[in-house]
Amino acid sequence: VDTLKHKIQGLAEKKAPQLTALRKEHGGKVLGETTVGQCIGGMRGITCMISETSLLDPMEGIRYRGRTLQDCMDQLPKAPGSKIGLPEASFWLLLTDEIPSDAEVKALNEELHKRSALPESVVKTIDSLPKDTHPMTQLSIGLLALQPTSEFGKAYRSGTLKKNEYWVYTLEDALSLVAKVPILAARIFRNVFMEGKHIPSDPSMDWAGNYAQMLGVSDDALFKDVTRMYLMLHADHEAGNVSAHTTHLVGSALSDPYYSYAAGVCGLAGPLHGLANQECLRWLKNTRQELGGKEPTVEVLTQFAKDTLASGKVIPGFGHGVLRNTDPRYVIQRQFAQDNFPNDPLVKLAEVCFQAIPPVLEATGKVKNPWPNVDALSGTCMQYFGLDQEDYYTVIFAVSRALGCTSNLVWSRMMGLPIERPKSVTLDWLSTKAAE
Ligand code: CMX
Repeated sequence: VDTLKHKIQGLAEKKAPQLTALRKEHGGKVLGETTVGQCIGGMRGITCMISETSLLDPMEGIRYRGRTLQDCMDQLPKAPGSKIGLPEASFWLLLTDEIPSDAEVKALNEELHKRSALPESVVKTIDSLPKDTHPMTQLSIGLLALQPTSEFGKAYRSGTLKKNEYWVYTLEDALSLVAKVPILAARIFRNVFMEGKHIPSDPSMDWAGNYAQMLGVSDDALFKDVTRMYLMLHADHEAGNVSAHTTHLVGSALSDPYYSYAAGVCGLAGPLHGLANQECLRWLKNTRQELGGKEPTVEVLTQFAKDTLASGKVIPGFGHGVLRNTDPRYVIQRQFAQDNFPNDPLVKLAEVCFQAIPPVLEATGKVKNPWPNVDALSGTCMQYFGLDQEDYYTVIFAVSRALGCTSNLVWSRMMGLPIERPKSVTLDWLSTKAAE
């Protein structure tokens, strides 16, 4: 922890003059105008937040601290025998702007294991929930049940916490939350889908590999890898998406990381956000069923895609709000699937979709990005190993996004970002303004 603190502090010292200059010298500089359309339309395209951890390039996709996801796959330390950049190493990168060494990741994993035990009260709370409570509801309840353990909360209440120490306690909570979230998530999985038979945490394992073994759906070493890959690829995606923004907003009121991320998880549970991978897998499964054993061809899939559009539905797994190219998260997952299970029927179907669907979407003339997004394959990769409990998929997403959202909270407190309070107006106010 001391190394991590030291590195974060060192980076913050480098960034401090930049932040001061931006505030003092350039505070009045115009970044853009806000239109009536943006005010009604979900604030799309308004540049109005800071997130140091990642930046989205419309063509190359997300970059963690300036590194593309392929860079992260190549450069981040790996588990023995694995080719996947470890997600907990990306946590280190998001926090420090440095690729950790193998020894640093090992030490980080040891620290996470030390912090990973759930208090008995939290175990009781989770175990007492009705099994038909959605796994995302259970996760947010579990995170809130952990809130009394917040070091930030305790320090703040003590009345002696100084503003320049906020980030230290936020980091303490971020580490503990990241340490505990796979334990909590695995417990929820085993309670809901495996009759409450739990698999103990293995302190010799990496963060994501251990999560995979606690889920216990497959003994295949590749299941650990697919989990590592999923958790690395979903760790962060700027701060404007619903879960990251919610976490940031709640944190801006100095609510501690447990409160903040529990709120973010509630946003992730929405069908327009974290639930999309589930929709995509369903679409592929339905399409396969309707094919009734026929080999999928580009012609047949083109017709299926046209029919989906004609029935007024979107084709899940394609398109993006900001990206304008094939999502690199899709590219990496596709490579993994092609390398390891190219003959899986759903993988083969997804391959044909990749050829057939973009031209159909392009032909509509309105879809800004006809290319596949992250969700086009993530469910397919998970179900290959037997993780076919679709209601659980968003929980895995949440375990991963804890890395980005909590890193961002640390940096928000480090930079002393204020409470968020954008201006809202009424329709009448807008009409008057529009008529001017
Ligand atoms: N299938 C059918 N129509 C689509 C489409 C798709 N995959 N993608 C976009 N369109 C349509 C939009 O619905 C919109 O139609 P209207 O003007 O009639 O409302 C039009 O094309 C323009 O949309 P856009 O500007 O290209 O895309 P948006 O920013 O509005 O929406 C997204 C982005 C992701 C919601 C949309 O592409 C979509 O619904 N995709 C399918 C669902 C999906 O895969 N979601 C996962 C997103 C992954 C992520 O967020 O990381």
